[in-house]
Amino acid sequence: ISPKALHSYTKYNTWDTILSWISTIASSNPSLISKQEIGNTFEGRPMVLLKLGKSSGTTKPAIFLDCGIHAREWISPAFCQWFVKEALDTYGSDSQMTSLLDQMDVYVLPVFNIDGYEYSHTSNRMWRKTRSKLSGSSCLGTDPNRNFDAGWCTVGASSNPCSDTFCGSTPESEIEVKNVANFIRKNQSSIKAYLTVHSYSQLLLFPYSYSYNLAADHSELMSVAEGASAALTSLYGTQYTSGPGASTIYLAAGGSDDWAYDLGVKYSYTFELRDTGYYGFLLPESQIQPTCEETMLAVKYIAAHVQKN
Ligand code: ING
Ligand code: ZN
Repeated sequence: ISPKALHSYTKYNTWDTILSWISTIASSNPSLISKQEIGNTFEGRPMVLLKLGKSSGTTKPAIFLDCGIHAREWISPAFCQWFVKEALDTYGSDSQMTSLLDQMDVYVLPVFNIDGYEYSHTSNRMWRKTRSKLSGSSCLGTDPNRNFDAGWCTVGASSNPCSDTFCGSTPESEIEVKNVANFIRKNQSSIKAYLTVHSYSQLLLFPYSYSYNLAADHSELMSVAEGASAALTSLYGTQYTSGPGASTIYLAAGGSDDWAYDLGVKYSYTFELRDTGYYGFLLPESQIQPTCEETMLAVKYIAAHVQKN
């Protein structure tokens, strides 16, 4: 029997380590953090969502942050864990974090595509999709970031189940996507921002990716993205590019940020963290700390803007 691996903020933790960490951290800070399950994954793992914020009698405006939509992008779940630690460690000493958590709630989904994340640890490091089975195909998995109901499967997505960008059999065919979409729909009136973390490319993207049309809030989304990128760069000089997904990276339908935006969540952003391709998805653990520290500055910049608007 091998002993359970210890959790570390500067290592790529496995799902079972993250799951124990979630329970420990939630029960050790009951006044600032609570957890809830939003459903199970295809393979039956619980999708646990953390809610950070000082409890108040009323419903507070909120930010939704998810990590690990894609299995192999390991720096992404590492960032969500870092964010939770940083929020708890700096509440009461950092004036911005204190006011953020006093006035708003931040929902954090540490790993969105848990089945895929586990598979990338045990079988195929470069796995991207979910692990759902489709009758009639021997290929497994759907790209969760092509499965949202936003121009679904029209561009930059594949209807071939064997493709890495398979859009699924229908919008929200993936239970993980359905669980997140249902939660956001249910809390639609309070959720003011949707932030999703991917890697790699060092980009801060916003709608649209399914079309070259500019979002109605394009100017504001662009100026907030540029401010957030500048904040990020200020720490270690890491360069970021900001812009709409379609013209900044590629046309791709079914993405979560486009879906959230069209639902009415104005501040909808996709982060593509370090690096620009030298290590790519295999970012060394030595870069977890600097990547997370710089990304915190960008997320806090966006949060401050959302808070005052
Ligand atoms: N990049 C994203 C992808 O899903 C993206 C880019 C963002 C597409 C937003 C659509 C919407 O392909 C990575 N690295 O996953
Ligand atoms: Zn991704």
